[in-house]
Order: sequence, then structure tokens, then C-alpha cells
Amino acid sequence: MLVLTACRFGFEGRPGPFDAPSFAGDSTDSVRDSVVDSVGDGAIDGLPALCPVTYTNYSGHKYRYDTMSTIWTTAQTNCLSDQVMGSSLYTHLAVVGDMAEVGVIQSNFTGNGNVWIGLSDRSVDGTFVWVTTEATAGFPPATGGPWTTNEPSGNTGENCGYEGAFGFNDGLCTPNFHYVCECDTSPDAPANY
Ligand SMILES: [Ca+2]
Ligand SMILES: [Ca+2]
Repeated sequence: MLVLTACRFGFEGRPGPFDAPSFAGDSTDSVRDSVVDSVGDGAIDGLPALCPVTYTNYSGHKYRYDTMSTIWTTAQTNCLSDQVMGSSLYTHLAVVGDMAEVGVIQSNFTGNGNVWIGLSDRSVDGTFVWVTTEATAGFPPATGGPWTTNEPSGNTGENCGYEGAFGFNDGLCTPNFHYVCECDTSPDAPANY
């Protein structure tokens, strides 16, 4: 069943909660296309808050650490495809919203090397943004912590963010790194990347 879900998402291109057109007879898509988010928190009204069973709790955050080494875009696609159909929650590369969350990622996932996170300046060079609509109050700042010393350094050449043992860095999007997916209430924001 999980494989079938992933294939369905893939056929429609970039997966998203309000994907269109719906598959004929696909009740789950019909539900998604007709519901609203009256609270404005990104969670779809009336749907259960379900994260995939492969996501587990780390200090209040729901993550899935994947030791498959891949490029940034594939990591994000893989995280998106985890999403439970009919859930009000979303999966995506981890959005690391404050220094406490930086620490959670470091404590649990960077011991075996760098991990891709959902940060990039692929859309507007020099402006690093997250892959979802989550409001992070300007985090990370343009320079200083959580950026590693003298980062971000990449200008037009390094557009994808990863976290390592010493903090964030911007790098080429093409190395093969492990990655961390997150499940939360904020939907994917494809215009950001
Ligand atoms: Ca987060
Ligand atoms: Ca860099």
C-alpha cells in the first residue's frame, strides 16, 4: 500500500496537498481538493493528524532519518512521498526552526556525516529559505550561528543547505548525503525552491 501511494504521488509530479487534477474515483484526492484550512495553520480541517509510522519523536519533533545517500532534490522528493494520504500533516525535508532544533538534529543524526535539511537559496540566490510555509522568525540569520564559521559561502555555486557536526553549511546540491525528513503541520512551499 505504501508503494502504491508513492507511485500515485509521483505520477502527478510534485506531491502536494491540493494537487490537481484529482484521479477519477480517488476519494482521498477529492477530499483534499475540497477541504479548507479555516484556522490558517496549514492543517486541513476535519482530517486526522497522522504522521507515517516510520517517523518517530525526537524532543517533540517527528523525524525520519534516512541513511540512503542521495542528492538534495531526491531527498526532498522522498520526504514528500512519505505523506499519509488523507492526513492533515505533511512530510518534507526537516525545517530546523531554532537553535534548539539544530541541537536535536546534531544530537541524533550528524554523527555519521552531513545530513540534508530543507534549506536552500535555489529560488533567490543569497536568500536561504525553508521548503515549507513554516514561520521561523527569520531563522537562520544571514550569517552567524547556526551557520558554521564563514558560511554561507557558496554564492551562485552552492545552493543547498545541510547540517553537519558544527552547524549549517551551504553546498552544491549534488553530493550524496543522508537526510532528515520531518512531519508537521506546515505544507510544502514549492515556490521556495
Ligand atoms: Ca522542525
Ligand atoms: Ca558553503
